[in-house]
Amino acid sequence: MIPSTLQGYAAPNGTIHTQLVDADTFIVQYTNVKPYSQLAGADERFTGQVVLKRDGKIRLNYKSFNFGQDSATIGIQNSARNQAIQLAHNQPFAASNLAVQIAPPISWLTTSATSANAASGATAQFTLAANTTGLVAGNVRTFNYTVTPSGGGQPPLVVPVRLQVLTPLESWKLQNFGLPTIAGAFTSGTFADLADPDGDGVSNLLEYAFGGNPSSALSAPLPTSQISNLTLQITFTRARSDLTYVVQGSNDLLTWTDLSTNPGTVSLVTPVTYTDSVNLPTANPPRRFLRLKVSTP
Ligand SMILES: [Ca+2]
Repeated sequence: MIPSTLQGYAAPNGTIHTQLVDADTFIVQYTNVKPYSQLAGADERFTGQVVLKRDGKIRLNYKSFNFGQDSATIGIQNSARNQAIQLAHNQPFAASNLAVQIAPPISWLTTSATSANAASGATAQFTLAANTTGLVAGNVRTFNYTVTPSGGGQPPLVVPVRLQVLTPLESWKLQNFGLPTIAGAFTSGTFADLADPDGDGVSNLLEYAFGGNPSSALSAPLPTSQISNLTLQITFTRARSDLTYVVQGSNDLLTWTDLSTNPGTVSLVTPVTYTDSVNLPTANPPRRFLRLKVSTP
């Protein structure tokens, strides 16, 4: 989408860097590059960024020029070059420290109406609907929904709207604990993976992993172990498909070896039993331990 070199002319005249900042943000930075019109001419230099957001926003950050900025076409176009948005053509538009954002229409938020009439003292209702189509866990969208009364006398009402696409674990925390006090803070306080708000010794992550209730100390569904046919067994509820469960074995509680990753099938009802391969009477050294490691993606 963006050339990794400036039509072959960037080096050694300047550098171009790219960075995937997060799931929503990709940046192309042009550092100290020469404008196309002056590749062989005066030593004109430009530094700036193009910031591409997953929601379709494009931001142009102009950091610095050492030359006049009134001889260029600025805008965006599609790859077929038959659709374009022009911001400026051969006029003073770009400038050092200018940022320009090009934003598509909001697609994740719709309103039931764009205007409504209400008699004095009556109410009109607007319904907002958020849609996560095309979004992935971790995506956050914000928008200031503004209702402007006509006829004067009342200031606009601005309603901040925030959409956060949750992971399955975050959805489970929401169901059990409600919304965090700080928007999106699903990893701190009561919501932390290692927190134990019901005080039963089982952390939130393990309550989730084994299908427990993190708000009830009566529900503490930890793995159990037993001996069957002279071998150790460990039994647990593999409740989630988005976690990794690894059975590990050891002879000395110091060195642990992975024995099985995600054994059995995911079920909230039917537990998984893993059977060790070490025969206890003939084990050397004659000790054997099993444990289960649970981790998030
Ligand atoms: Ca707990």
